[in-house]
Amino acid sequence: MVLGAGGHAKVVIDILRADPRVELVGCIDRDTSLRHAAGLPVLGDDSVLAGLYAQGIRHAFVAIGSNRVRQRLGEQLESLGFRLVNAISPFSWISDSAQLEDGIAVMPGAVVNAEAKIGRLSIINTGATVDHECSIGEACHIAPGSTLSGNVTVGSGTFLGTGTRVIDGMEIGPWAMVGAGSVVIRSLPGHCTAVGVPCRVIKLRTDD
Ligand code: JB2
Repeated sequence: MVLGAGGHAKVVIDILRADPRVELVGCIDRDTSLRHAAGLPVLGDDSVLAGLYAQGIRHAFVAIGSNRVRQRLGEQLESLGFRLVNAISPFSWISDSAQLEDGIAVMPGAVVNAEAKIGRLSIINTGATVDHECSIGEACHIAPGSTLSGNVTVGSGTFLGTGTRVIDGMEIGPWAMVGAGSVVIRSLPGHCTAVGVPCRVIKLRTDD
């Protein structure tokens, strides 16, 4: 079962279909006017989750791009007893020594190199590279084409926009938002919005 029936869900469904261990039953979406996503039926909104568990569905994947929503739904699913599975593209590269938690998407062309750690519910999107000994927290989104050199630490909930580049050893705090194309050559605090080449903090958010 896949939570979400939007664009991200379509990519995730393609990946899960390539996994012979997975039998997809349908999507769950807040928007009940949606009927299908990538050929899978939309079974209802979050109110049907407990009933699906009672019917014997045990595994779920949260395929929603918002880091906050994905984290909240992941917690909700686990409290109902569901196990969060991973959606790992067969066209990604993941080192045997990398550590992946649950509920993670690794999209085609992505690379996770030696001893990197990826926290639960995070997205390593299309063509993004996470180099040796990086540590990515929970519910992060490393957007397409981003490049993280070795030993980068990214706190939970952080979003690195498309094509972000980060030099080795940088620390980026939790719930940071880094604009597309930024080049991070200095560490960034949590809850900041930062953009540019070189990347600079333009806002420290107090609302999250
Ligand atoms: O609480 C919820 C909820 N909130 C939003 N529960 C459930 N079950 N579904 C929820 N949704 C649904 O997530 C929305 O009704 C919507 O159908 C879906 C989000 O779809 P959307 O196409 O708006 O975005 P996305 O999350 O699939 O994709 C975003 O993130 C991706 C990583 C976009 O920014 C993409 O461009 C990006 N590639």
